[in-house]
Amino acid sequence: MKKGNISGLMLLLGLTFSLIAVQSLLIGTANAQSYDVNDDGDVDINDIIIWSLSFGTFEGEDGFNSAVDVHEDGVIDLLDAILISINFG
Ligand SMILES: [Ca+2]
Ligand SMILES: [Ca+2]
Repeated sequence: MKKGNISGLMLLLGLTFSLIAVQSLLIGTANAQSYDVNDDGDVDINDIIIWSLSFGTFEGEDGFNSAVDVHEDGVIDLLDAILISINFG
C-alpha cells in the first residue's frame, strides 16, 4: 500500500527552504550512500518524486524502496527527502 502522494511532495518543497539552514547538521548524520536514487547521474526532482512514492513506508512493507532510504533508518520520511534535496545538482 503506497502512502506517498503529491501532497507529500509539496510539503517537502515548502520545508526544504526553511530547513536548508541545518544542512551541515544533516550531512553530518548521513553516510556515503548515493543520493542519486534512480542512478541517472543527477540528483534532482525526479529522485524526489521517486522518494514520494515510498514516503511513509517502513522497511519490509509494500512500497518500501531502500534506494530512497538515504538515511538508512528503515523508514522513508522527510529526512530522506531533505538529504536528497540538499544534494541537488
Ligand atoms: Ca537521479
Ligand atoms: Ca529514512
